[in-house]
Amino acid sequence: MAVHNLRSYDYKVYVTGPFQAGKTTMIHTLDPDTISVERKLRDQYRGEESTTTTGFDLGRVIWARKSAESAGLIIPKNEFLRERDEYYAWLAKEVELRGVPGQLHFKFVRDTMRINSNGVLLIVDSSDPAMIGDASAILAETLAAFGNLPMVVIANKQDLPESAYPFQVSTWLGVRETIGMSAKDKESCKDALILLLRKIEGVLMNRTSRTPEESTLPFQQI
Ligand SMILES: Nc1nc2c(ncn2[C@@H]2O[C@H](COP(=O)(O)OP(=O)(O)O)[C@@H](O)[C@H]2O)c(=O)[nH]1
Ligand SMILES: [Mg+2]
Repeated sequence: MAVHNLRSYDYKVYVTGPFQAGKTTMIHTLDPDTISVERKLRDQYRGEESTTTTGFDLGRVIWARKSAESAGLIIPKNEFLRERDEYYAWLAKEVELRGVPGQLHFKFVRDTMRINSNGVLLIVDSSDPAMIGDASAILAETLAAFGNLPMVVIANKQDLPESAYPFQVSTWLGVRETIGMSAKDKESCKDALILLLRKIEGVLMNRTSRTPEESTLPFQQI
């Protein structure tokens, strides 16, 4: 039986965006065994004292590809470990998904979870134009903190009839490209994550000038 020693977290993906944008939903859709820490807090939200839920999510998935050129699959880590013989000789990268709390005043939590991240998913609720202010603030904070780290902006909740098109969300935020997603739909979550992972890998390969096979070599250790 092949034993695949995966290096811990080949890629760390920082998942940010405003409160209620769909961060927790996306990470749970990709990894049903996601660890979520949720706390009820007394909170000041838009001037009113209330309780709110804050928290973070840690998901673990494997990006498995038959070759470095193929888009590949995103498989929950535990499922991959159960069925790993099926993926013998595939290229596999372990990806940690770190969902951070979206309320603007939890910046200190986001700062802590930013360490060593390789890329960013910024999730916006495209059915709620009122959230664009918060989304712009988080985008500005993310750009300032991460510099030119690979980032994918996601227009979430595309399944809702009132949602704006991804290109409209791009215009609102002043970004070049936005990809549509429904966090409840596995395929669209996978597409958004793979788009980011390919960007991350492109940056890493430019930096090290390694071939795709070499850059995914650690998975082949037995
Ligand atoms: N219709 C729809 N609802 C969504 C989608 N993503 C998240 N939601 C809902 O939006 C709410 C907030 O989602 P959550 O993942 O907790 O947001 P977070 O604060 O960013 O972690 C929940 O009620 C979700 O069920 C989506 O793509 N479509
Ligand atoms: Mg959440």
